[in-house]
Amino acid sequence: MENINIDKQRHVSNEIEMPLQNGFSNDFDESSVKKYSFLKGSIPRLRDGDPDVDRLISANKPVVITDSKLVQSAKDWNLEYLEKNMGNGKNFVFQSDTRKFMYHDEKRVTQWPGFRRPTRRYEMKFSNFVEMLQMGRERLYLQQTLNDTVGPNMVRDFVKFRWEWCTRYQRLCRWGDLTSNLLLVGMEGNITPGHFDEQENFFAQILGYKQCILFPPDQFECLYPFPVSHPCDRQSQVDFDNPDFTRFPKFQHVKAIEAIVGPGDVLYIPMYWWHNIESLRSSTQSNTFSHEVPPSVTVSVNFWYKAAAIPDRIERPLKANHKVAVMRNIEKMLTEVVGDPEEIGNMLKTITEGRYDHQQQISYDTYHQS
Ligand code: QVW
Ligand code: ZN
Repeated sequence: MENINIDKQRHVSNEIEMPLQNGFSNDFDESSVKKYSFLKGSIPRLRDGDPDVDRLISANKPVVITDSKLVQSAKDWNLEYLEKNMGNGKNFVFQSDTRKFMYHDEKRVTQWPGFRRPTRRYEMKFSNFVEMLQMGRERLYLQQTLNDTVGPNMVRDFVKFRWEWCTRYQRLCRWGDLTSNLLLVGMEGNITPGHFDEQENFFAQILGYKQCILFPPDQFECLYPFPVSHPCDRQSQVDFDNPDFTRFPKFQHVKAIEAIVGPGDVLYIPMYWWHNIESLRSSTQSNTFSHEVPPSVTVSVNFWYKAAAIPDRIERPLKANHKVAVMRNIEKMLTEVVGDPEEIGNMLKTITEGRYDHQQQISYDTYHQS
């Protein structure tokens, strides 16, 4: 198991606290921010009300919105407050032996012999989660849908979310229903590895900082998702920290953009956009840990919306997000009929090899000219 005891000697950067390029005073340890060679730029950071916010969201482009006050009423949601006010309901808590928390569909585990679960899922009261955090022996990540088991103070805070703000975008972009608000309470260093979701997402940061790395849907071929029937469907097979270029050669060309989100920020993660999200170390956060140097905690709440209805007419050439949808449907159909993933791979190769290749097409046309 990975040693997660935080280095007691760790020194917080001596640099003078300076507002970042984006204007928010950062409270995170700069040295905990990963520098990947595939990072090519920043996600725009705009104040709520800037007309470009509407333009970007309508165009399914990521943006960090500051000052939206979407979850201002949750500004006090630290560990102590959550422990007092989450109620006695059970929460889903994941435990990982590494820093990575890769999602997997429990229902599909038995269909893939030899599959080893990347994390273990527990159900526990919030107070037990805090106890386990304070023990400091395990890497944990609480991921719990907000529901009616939360205490009255949190119900009040939840009701006071600025619902009209997100509902306006839901209408503007013709998204479907809000499906859930997931509460995420993580430890510094926790990583949700690269994946995409089939929902629109307003990702609201409440406490601590997260490094959010996003890849556009057209990077699909560089990111090598698991087969659709695999427990890790929608997740990249590539280990970003140690990529296997022999198996995944196109990962060498992958391009991403990033943002660091902090309290009050809302990141729009468009459907089909890949994201890798890492909790950073806060340099000043104090909490209730008994350690000499307390590990910091991050708190976020996401807003997942069903996708907009598919337009009657899809313009050609297809956009990358439409292509992904079409490819997934073909893969799902084959899975239903054929089953065996290896056989699916062979059939897909048979369909394309030597047939849809431009060069082949030219030589065929030349041959048939006379
Ligand atoms: C994170 C995410 C979250 C990323 C995890 C959801 C289980 C999303 O909101 O903050 O770790 O991927 O879409
Ligand atoms: Zn996600």
